Amino acid sequence: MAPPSDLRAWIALLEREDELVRVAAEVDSELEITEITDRTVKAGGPALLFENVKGSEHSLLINQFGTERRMCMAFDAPSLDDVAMKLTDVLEMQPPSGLVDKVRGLQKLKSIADSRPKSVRRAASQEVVLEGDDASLDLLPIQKCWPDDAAPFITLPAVITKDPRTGTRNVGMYRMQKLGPRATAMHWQIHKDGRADYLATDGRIEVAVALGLDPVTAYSASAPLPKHIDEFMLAGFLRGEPVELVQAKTVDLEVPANAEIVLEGYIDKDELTEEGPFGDHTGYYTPPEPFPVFRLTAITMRRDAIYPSIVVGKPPQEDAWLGKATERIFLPAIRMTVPEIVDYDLPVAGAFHNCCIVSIRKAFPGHAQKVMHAIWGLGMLSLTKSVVVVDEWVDVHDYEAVMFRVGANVDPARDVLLTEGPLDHLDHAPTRQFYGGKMGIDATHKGPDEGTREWPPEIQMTPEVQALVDRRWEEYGISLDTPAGNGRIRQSSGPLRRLIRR
Ligand SMILES: Cc1cc2nc3c(=O)[nH]c(=O)nc-3n(C[C@H](O)[C@H](O)[C@H](O)COP(=O)(O)O)c2cc1C
Ligand SMILES: [Mn+2]
Repeated sequence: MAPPSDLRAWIALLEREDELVRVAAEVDSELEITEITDRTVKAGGPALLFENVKGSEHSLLINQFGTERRMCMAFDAPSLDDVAMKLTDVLEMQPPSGLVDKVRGLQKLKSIADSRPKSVRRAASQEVVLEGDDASLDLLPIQKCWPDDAAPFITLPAVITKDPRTGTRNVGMYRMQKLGPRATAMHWQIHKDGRADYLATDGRIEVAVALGLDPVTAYSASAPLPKHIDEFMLAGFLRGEPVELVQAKTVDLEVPANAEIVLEGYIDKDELTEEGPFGDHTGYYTPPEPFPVFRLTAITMRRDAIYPSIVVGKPPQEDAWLGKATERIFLPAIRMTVPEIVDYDLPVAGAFHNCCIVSIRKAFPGHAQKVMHAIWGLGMLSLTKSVVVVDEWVDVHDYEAVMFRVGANVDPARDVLLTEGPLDHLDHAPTRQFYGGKMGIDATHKGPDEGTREWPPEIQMTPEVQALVDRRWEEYGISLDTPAGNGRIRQSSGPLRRLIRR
């Protein structure tokens, strides 16, 4: 087994695994699909293939990434941590010490070499070539997602550019607001690589947009790699199979051969438009702002091409699992630079950049503060607004456990670090856009070497008594099959839960 080779293999797999529903009823790409998808995503429901979208010949696929199970199926891995392990293996390569080690090392090197994209001459993504007036975005079932959105938006694109100075490719997922049949806005935010390529160009930059990829390559477009690394390399590595690329028809770029649809075109440096409003993954509308205009020169596609889409909005949405994949896959790389990090968690409700919970092997006074600063200095994690640091034995994914440490171990006057720095483009809370306050909360144990009193020992039962009670449990005749443990409110929507939510 390997990850699906293209979108159709992926749809077939989802169908075999009972993870996809085909919707034959006619639906509207304006708002209706959003409401159906929102309910389905929040219920942990299946991927949806809308086969009859009003006004379009093309089917629309959505919620392909909406659950942990499907995300793991996409990578053909038992868990996202297993996907991360593949990278750990390569990143932590040591000089080989014996023959077996050497052979293993060579295999790993081969897996890196094999991840380079491969050029091909013929491609399914170019079965149909539309140029001039035939190339029209009106053909596609582009969604208007939320009531106050300015227009329909292409929401799941892989946007391909080249750095004009180095020729290095970049692939990023940047939404595109439809402006007409042959124009869109290009929403690459200020911290993003596609935008840097555009800024480095004199006059005009060629752009290709791949829609409907195999799930690993689609994911890779959203991965925050350093600028000089081609996201198609990461896709090839994670697939165990190079991404096949074909020369585009009207621009000097290579595009995925397996895509359902490719948009080719260019962006002129001085042509800007008002982009937005758009109901964003912050859960709020982002206000209109100037962004560059993408001009379409060609659409190439498969026959009966399937259009992929995603809805973002108040979390949790489908993108939660794309974010969780990044959280897991990038842990080994983060530990290369900050090895004292044991684990981290970016809560979905925090839209990923609002909060980072990190556990560390604390070794010296001020260690928690060192890690906060490391996070604020690390790639896209630098945009993190608040960092919570706990000790290595705390499970960062257990928010109650984290809350317990924050409550029990923090003296707010001493352990809260307030500073300033760059913030996410879309964050509406800071007074100024792009820049504002950051908070670090040190919830680790401290001690006299950090100027506090002696830290009290944590309560722990002895292993002997635990084993004894394990052994004798039946004898006591106590049933613990209760719906909620002591002090815990069930995650489901009981009356108390509803009251608290209000
Ligand atoms: C569904 C989805 C939509 C996204 N939309 C945008 C967007 O409109 N603009 C943007 O700059 N980043 C957006 N992102 C985040 C980028 O894809 C992500 O930061 C990626 O790393 C960008 O690639 P780059 O690092 O090569 O710039 C989106 C991510 C997802 C999962
Ligand atoms: Mn990039």
